[in-house]
Amino acid sequence: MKKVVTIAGSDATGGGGIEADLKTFQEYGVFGFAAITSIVTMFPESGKHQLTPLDLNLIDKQIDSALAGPIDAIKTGLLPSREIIELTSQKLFDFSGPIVVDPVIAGKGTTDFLNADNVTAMREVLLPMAYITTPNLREAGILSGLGELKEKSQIEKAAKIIYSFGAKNVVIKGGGAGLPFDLYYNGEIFHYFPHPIIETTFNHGAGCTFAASITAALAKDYELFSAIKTSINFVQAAIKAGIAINPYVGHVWHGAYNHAEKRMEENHD
Ligand code: PXL
Repeated sequence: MKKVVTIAGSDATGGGGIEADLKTFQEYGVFGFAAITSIVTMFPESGKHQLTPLDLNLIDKQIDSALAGPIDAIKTGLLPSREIIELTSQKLFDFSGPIVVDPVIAGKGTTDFLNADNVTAMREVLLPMAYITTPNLREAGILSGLGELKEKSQIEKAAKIIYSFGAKNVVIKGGGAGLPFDLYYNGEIFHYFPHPIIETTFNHGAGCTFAASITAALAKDYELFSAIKTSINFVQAAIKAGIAINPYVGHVWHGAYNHAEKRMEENHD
């Protein structure tokens, strides 16, 4: 069985973060491990989110626990301080398998998770280790320093800049910003992966799910383009099956691609 680690935040409402990652890993039939960097909670009275980083020493011990045996692929998500980004980078230094960096800077319904100093650390110490990185449009604008990205030419320029930080493959996700494509770049070619835009607000967790899906697919030795295409379809299915969770947010359903909600009905005693 393939083994996959996520180093990310916990989203207590269950849509994004390690919750999304582990649910997605399960759908691929890979064994999921998690090192939690921080916890994102939501005030039920207002829907506002709050981010609480965990103690660096505790994160260190979790990563050591997760990496105690052989691992096939690693995903990073919310790493909310320079110290946490640097620790993660040090811990992954000797890992030779694929590292998927979801550069979580901007979350839906939250203020930005990362300040400028953290963005610099992301560029300097984590992106150089990334086999693939998956910023959304806003994150690509922040990481590249180009700001708001509107035209395709600007998005391509951002991909080139992010590639120049050392990520071997870059996918800029357009969907969250209403663009019907994801742009791929590997230093040589641009490739546009088209996808429909689904009109819904129940899409919290889509970004984490996309990167987790790529991580699991790479662990299972899918070709990179197959991993990306499958992950686009995995997330499209998850968004189509999105559900209202509370008065403020609706989440993607991570089990939609495989109809996981029906799985036990066919098999239980
Ligand atoms: O979607 C970005 C994200 C990543 N990680 C955690 C989150 C969120 C958004 O809320 O809570 C833990």
